[in-house]
Amino acid sequence: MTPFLRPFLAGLALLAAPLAARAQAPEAPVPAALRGAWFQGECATPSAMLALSARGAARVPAHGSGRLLRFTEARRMEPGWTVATARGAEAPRLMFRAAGAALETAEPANKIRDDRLPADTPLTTWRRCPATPLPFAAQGEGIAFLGAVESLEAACGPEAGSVTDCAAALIRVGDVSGDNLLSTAELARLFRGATWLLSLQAEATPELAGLTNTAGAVGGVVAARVMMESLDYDGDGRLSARELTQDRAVLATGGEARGRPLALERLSEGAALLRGIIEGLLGSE
Ligand SMILES: [Ca+2]
Repeated sequence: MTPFLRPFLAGLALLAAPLAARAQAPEAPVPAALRGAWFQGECATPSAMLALSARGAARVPAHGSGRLLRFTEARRMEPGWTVATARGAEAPRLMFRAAGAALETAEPANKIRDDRLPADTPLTTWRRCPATPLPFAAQGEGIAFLGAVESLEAACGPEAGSVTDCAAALIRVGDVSGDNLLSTAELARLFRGATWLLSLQAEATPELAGLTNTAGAVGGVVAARVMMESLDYDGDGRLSARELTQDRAVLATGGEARGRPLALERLSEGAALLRGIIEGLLGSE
């Protein structure tokens, strides 16, 4: 069975089941109130940003390389901590809790046992800022994609998704203008967001992760044009759900509690990027 057919059949089976049998969305590792962007230091000159989605965290310093964590599980621990474990060979952990209007985090060393956390791990305090600090404005599309990829995983994953749900999710996360279609610019935004996520995954510098260089921005447009020309069957310059699902489930991409992180490290840049995400989402991981 092709990787595309499997989720499609699973989707049909889901539709045939009584509504009551559908699983409730599990509790997300990151509570809704803590999601979004947090900053370290003063809002005028923050030294780092921490973006939290339902199942992920992106820490981006003003200087140096960042870190992407995509959580596979989480547990609550007194007093008020959540200990989330991320995908990866060393199963890195992030502890976080609300502290008044602030957020406290700790990244414990691998050798510290779960029942001894946080031990002597230093705590970092983060604040909300009323507006995005200028040095981090270029990260916005990437942060949006951190949430978007979770929606795609939920709609397109091998256990949960169907072809139709997957295409609808891609349009939902990609459509900025509200016409329920994807334009070249909207596709380019997704490519830039995906490239940011992959840069962070590879622990690249913020300059690359923020796509502040021209090559990154142009690459997103080129990839979007290639994709548009490949799939815009009626030639109106917009991709519809019907075009996305033509012949097979083609694509997939705000925070979502369901689903599990996919193997982003298998993706490569350029036109293969979203295709890789989709194939990963559709179970060929
Ligand atoms: Ca649109």
